[in-house]
Amino acid sequence: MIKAYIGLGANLGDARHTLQQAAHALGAAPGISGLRLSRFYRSAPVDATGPDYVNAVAEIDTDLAADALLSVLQGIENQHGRLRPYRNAPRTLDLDLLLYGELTVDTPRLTVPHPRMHERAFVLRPLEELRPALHLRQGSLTELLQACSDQALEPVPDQPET
Ligand code: A4P
Ligand code: MG
Repeated sequence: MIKAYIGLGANLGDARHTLQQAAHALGAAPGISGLRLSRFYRSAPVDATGPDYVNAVAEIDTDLAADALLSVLQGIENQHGRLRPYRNAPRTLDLDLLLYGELTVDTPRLTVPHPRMHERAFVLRPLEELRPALHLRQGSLTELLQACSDQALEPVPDQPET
């Protein structure tokens, strides 16, 4: 079993509801167990335009290969009507594979660890909830969060049942 971390994000439609549904679908997918979900955060778009995002991170245990896990994520995105008009376009649902155990992957289809996660508060803060002592190659979560403290981020009030 591998521990993997998935970034969830949405900024179109009922983003909070979509994230709840996506987390449920992820936890119920074959080959995935033990889902733990962070709180939901509202965040201003980073390197993108459009409405504010709702973001969260999920921890899972999986016996799927990284590539197969990506296919599961893309299947869930498609069920939620994800369209891809252009890069970083507003989206009903984005599921990114952040970390897959200690594995490094660099193929045309998949880069793990996610190449931009270390500079994004909307990933680091929820990840810190789940794994406070985690170190990425670029530094500890605490150090990395300090470096992006200018990014507006706040927990969504009225938290869902997890
Ligand atoms: N791909 C490669 N590696 C991965 C990975 N580790 N996880 C490939 C998921 N996919 C990966 O992704 C494009 C291709 O990346 C896929 O076909 C897959 O094979 P996509 O989801 O279709 O496109 P995208 O989301 O527009 O690109 P990407 O690279 O996921 O964008 P980013 O860099 O993740 O940025 N601001 C806030 N506040 N909150 C957000 O959630 N998200 C983005 C997206 C920008 N700004 C944001 C947020
Ligand atoms: Mg994506």
